[in-house]
Amino acid sequence: MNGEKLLSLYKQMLLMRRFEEEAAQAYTQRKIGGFLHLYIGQEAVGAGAIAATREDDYIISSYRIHGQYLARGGTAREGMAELFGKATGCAGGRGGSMHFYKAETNFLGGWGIIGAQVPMGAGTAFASKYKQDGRVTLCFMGDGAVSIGGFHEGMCLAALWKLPVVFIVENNFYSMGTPLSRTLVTEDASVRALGYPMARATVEGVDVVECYYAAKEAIDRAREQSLPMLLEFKTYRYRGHSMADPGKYRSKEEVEDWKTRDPLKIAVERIEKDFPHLAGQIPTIKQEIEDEIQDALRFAEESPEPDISTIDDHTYI
Ligand SMILES: Cc1ncc(C[n+]2csc(CCOP(=O)(O)OP(=O)(O)O)c2C)c(N)n1
Ligand SMILES: [Mg+2]
Repeated sequence: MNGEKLLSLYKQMLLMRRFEEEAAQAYTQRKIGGFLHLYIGQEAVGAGAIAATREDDYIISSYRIHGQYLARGGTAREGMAELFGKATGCAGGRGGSMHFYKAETNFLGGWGIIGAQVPMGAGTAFASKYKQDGRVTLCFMGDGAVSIGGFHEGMCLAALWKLPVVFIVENNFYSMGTPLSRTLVTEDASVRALGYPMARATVEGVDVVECYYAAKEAIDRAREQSLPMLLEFKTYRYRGHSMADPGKYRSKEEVEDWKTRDPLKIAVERIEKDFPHLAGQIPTIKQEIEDEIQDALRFAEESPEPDISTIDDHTYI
C-alpha cells in the first residue's frame, strides 16, 4: 500500500473516531435519543475492508454501523443529522443510530435484528450473480450473529449457490455482556465456515493495512471465482455495548491491553516508520477532521425535524 492510501485510511479512521466521540457527548446532552452503539476501537476493520471494495459493491451490516457508513462515502453531516433525528439525515431522521442507509453509495444499512443481514447479504449476492453485474457483497456482523438461525440459512445458500459474498465477522469477544466463551466452544468464530463448507480466515483486526489485504483477497476471490468466504477479524470495542452499558463485565486491564493496539496509533506508527516524508501532514489532517465534525454538529443542530405531513413516507401500507 502506498503512503497516500495509508494516509487516507488514517484520515477515515480519525473521522469515525471523532464522529462517535462527539455523538457520545451529544447523547449525554439528550440531543440524540434511542440507542447509540459505538464502533470506537474497531475502526481498522471497516476502513480496511471497505477500502478494498469497488464503489458499486454492496455493503450491508448490523446496528454498529456509523464507521462503515462513513467509510462507504456517507457524509458526517448526514450521519450526525440522522443521529439527531433530523430530516436531513441519511435515512430522513427516521432510522437513527442503528439504521443508517444510503442507497446512492450502495450502503444497505443498518439492521437491528442480529444476523438478519446475513440472508439479505446472500440475497444481494444472488442478484449480482443472476444479473452478472460483477458486484460483490460485503456483509458485516458481530460474533453474536454466528449462532443465530438466519446466519446459518444465509451461509448455507451462499455456499450452495457459490455466491459472491464476503461475510465479515467482527469478533469483539462480547455480545452485549456475554463473553464469547459462553456462546462458542472456540475463540475463532470462523470455524462456522467449515460446515457448509466455504473458505475461512481469522485475522487480527487492529492494523488497517492488514485488514485491507485480508479483505482484498476475499473480495477478489468472490468477484473472480464467484465464491463466498467467512472472514473473521479479532477486534475490540473500547466502550460499552451501547450508551446504557458501563461495561462492568470486563476488567480494566483487558480494555487497557487492547488500547495498546489502537488502530489509529498503529496507523500513525506505520506512517512515521514507512513514509516519514508524509508524517508532517498528520496535524493538518487532524484539523480538517475537526472542522468537518464541528460543521456536521452545526448542520445537525440547525436542520429541521421531519415534517409531520411526511409521516407515512417510505412506509409500505
Ligand atoms: C435476534 C436478536 N436477538 C437479540 C437481540 C438483542 N441484542 C442486541 S445486540 C446483541 C448482541 C450482539 O452482539 P454481537 O453480534 O457480538 O455484536 P456487537 O454488539 O458485539 O457488535 C443482542 C443479543 C437482537 N437485536 N436480535
Ligand atoms: Mg460482539
